[in-house]
Amino acid sequence: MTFRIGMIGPGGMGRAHIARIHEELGGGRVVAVSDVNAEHAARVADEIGATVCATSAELIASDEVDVVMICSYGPAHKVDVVAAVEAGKPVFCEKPLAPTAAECIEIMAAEQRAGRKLVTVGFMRRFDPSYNELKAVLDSGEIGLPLIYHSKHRNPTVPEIYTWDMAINDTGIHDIDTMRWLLGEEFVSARVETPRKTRNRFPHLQDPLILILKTESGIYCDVEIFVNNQHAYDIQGELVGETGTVRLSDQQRIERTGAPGRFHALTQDHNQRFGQAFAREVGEWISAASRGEHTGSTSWDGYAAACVCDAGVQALTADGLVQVDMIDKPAFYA
Ligand code: ISE
Repeated sequence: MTFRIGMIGPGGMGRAHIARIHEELGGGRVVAVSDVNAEHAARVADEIGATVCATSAELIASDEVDVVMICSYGPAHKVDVVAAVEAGKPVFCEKPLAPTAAECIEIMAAEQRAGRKLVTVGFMRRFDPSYNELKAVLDSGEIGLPLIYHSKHRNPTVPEIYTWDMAINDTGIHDIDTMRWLLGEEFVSARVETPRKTRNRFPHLQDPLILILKTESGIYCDVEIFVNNQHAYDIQGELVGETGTVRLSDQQRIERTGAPGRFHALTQDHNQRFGQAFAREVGEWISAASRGEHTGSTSWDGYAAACVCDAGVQALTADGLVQVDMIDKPAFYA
């Protein structure tokens, strides 16, 4: 059976998912699209032979759509996620689940009313082979208890529309989710250090910055976020345990052959670095949904990440430590 997918907001990320689904993965096909830009929606629909829906509500309600992928702008997510959940359709939502913790709570409430997990959030690093290996080492107990995690998240450039808070809630959100998933703990506090700024940035940005988070059991995590390094999409991570350390290997590099011979080139964007992770994430989502099951991160993960982002953004504007404010985890997500 080919699962019929409706996609809301087929921009850069959405189109990359369409290419993966149609060219690489089996089991699903994007049969309907909608976008705030009707001409864009018509263009994409024409390219892939899909139906255009005038609104996201129409797409979600369509009998031709079994499952929904939301790749639109974050502030538009909540209404569509809730509508898909209320229609009983599994929904894959790109991060952030919603920009505010309050909206994530509304999504969790709708999902609990529906009585089953229907929402998966696009935190693709959970499907990356290098992160999976790192987690396997930690879980084996070989390096003892985790004490510190060092993360580096570097981009070559960001566009001018990238606002000052996005360093945390658009870029750092991936590190936040990865560390929660890896360590199996929530964060309790955040602070931000602001190094000398690169001259190669838009004036409204603090770039780079260092986000320092502490977990419930006292593990410290530092994240260097540097989004204008001018040369590479460079993701690094190192976990320090009581008796050993483990770090992501050179899987962030690709091997190239050219005039200088065989060499490693650094990846340039998230689709290159995390191509395999995206494919596994979407492939597993389609196959789980077709079995009536859930995979990947939940609405709770989207909520928890939003709460840590809120604390981080606050810490970026005020000196000192900011506590992460979270509700108790509903039993539904245990
Ligand atoms: C972008 O939205 C992503 O999700 C990328 O993974 C991240 O590296 C980039 O900084 C974000 O803007």
